[in-house]
Parts: sequence; structure tokens; C-alpha cells
Amino acid sequence: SKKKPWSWDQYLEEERAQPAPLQLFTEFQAFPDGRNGFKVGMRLEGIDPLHPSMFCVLSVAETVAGYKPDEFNWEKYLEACSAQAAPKNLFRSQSSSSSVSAFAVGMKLEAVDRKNPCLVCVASVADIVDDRFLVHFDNWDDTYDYWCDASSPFIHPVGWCQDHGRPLTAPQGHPNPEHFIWEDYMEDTGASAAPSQAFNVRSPHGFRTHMKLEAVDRRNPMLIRVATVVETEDYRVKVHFDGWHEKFDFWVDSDLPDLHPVGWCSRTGHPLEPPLR
Ligand code: MLZ
Repeated sequence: SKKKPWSWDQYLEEERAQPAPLQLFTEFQAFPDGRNGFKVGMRLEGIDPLHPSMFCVLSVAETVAGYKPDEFNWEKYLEACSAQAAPKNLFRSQSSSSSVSAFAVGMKLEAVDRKNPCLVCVASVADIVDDRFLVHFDNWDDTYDYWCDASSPFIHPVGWCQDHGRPLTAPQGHPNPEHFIWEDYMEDTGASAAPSQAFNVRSPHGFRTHMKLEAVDRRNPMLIRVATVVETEDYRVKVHFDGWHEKFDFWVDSDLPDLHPVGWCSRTGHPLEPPLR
């Protein structure tokens, strides 16, 4: 007898589990709304993950996830009925999220070192692209750098540590790291503080334990697996690959583009790795 192909519907029923609701995912995690037009060999610019301050020349090596041609396609639909889409900027939520950021290159802030998350350190805005900017830690190499936007929970205005009774890690090589004084440092460096109104921390994500989703396996990013949220923090989730040992569980930011709602693989035509049995 031929085995029935694996299906989410049946699996969720067997496991009495719920899929993570669609509205918890960002637009980069949710279902694509256009075709993947990238072709092998096309050149582009991208951020080097080991040196986030560097943009490198890249080539497309392989393409998979394309929107299935038989599915509804806005572009084609609009063309067919010669209609216009209501522009994004008319929608309040969209225009506020794409508003010009008040951050400028050189401004100082206090930022969590994502590689040493218990440290909040003296940092600067090192680069800006649209509403995202590069956080650099003063006098450290660029391997601690990361890109974020004004809604990041990992950045704070100058003076935050003092207000919250938390230690602030001074720039590397600071002559008196135990008594770091922002006013003196900004005068010495001729820099200014990022204005506190520029910080606009997002609300916590809303994913709950036991919710099901589809997640990229970072050890082999070709593979997307059936997964479960097994632990949550305000801005991160711990992901478990169904049927795999818990030693493969991993913490990620809840807005990581490698997390997708149930049904994403079937929509995009990407193969989904079913749970190991
Ligand atoms: N133990 C590490 C901490 C580095 C912290 C850097 N923060 C931007 C070291 O001393 O290398």
C-alpha cells in the first residue's frame, strides 16, 4: 500500500496542535505576493553576515521559491482589468512604518551586544539604508555590528542605563571604563546623542508555545522543516524541529525572515521537510 503524502492538516489534527496565526508574521515571513524573478547568475549587492558593515558583490547561485503561476497574482490582475492599486502611502500603518528615521550616521546610543546579550554598550549609528541602520560598538571591530530599525528592542537612548540602574559598557580601551561619562565622551568625540523620540520600540510578538510553523534549518538553509515554538521571550522564540532531538532547538528573533506560517512551502512550491518519525 502506498503511503499517503505528509500533510499539515492531518498532522495538526493528529498532534492536536495549532498553526501560528498569520498575523504574527512580518511581511518578509508571510506568503509572497509576487513571482521570484531572480535568475541564476544575476548579480546583486548584499550584506556579509560575518561583517555586517560590508556590502559585497553577490551572484544568484540557485533559485527555488517562486509563487505558483496558477495562484492569484495582483500585478497580473491589475493589468488585466487595467486598474490601479491604492498606493501604500495612503495606508496609515504603512506610511508610519516607512517614515524617515530620525537617526543619522555618527549619532550615539546605548545598544545590547547581540553576541553578549547581557551587555549594554556605547554604540554609534554607522550606516543607514532606508529605515534601517547599522549599530556599531565604539572601538570594537565590525563583527559585533548589526542592522535594525527604530522599533528594535535592543537599542536605547543615551542615559538609558543610568535611568534603569544598569551597567553601561564603555568603549574598548576607555581610560576610565568604570566612570564613563556621556557628556565628556560626546564632547571629546564631537558626536551627538540619537534623540530619544527616535526610539519607538515595537510591542512583543505574540507567538505562544506549541504553535506550529515552517522554519529554515540554518545548518542546511536549503531545507525548510515543520517546527514548533517551544519557548518565548518578548522578542524572541525558541524553535524546535518536529521529530528531531531538542539539542537542535534554537533561539531566534521573532521577525527573522527564516520563519514562515504553515502553508508557506505549499504556496511557494518549496519542498517541506516533514517531521522525523
Ligand atoms: N568577552 C568579550 C566581550 C566583548 C564585548 C564587546 N561588546 C561590543 C571580549 O572581551 O572580547
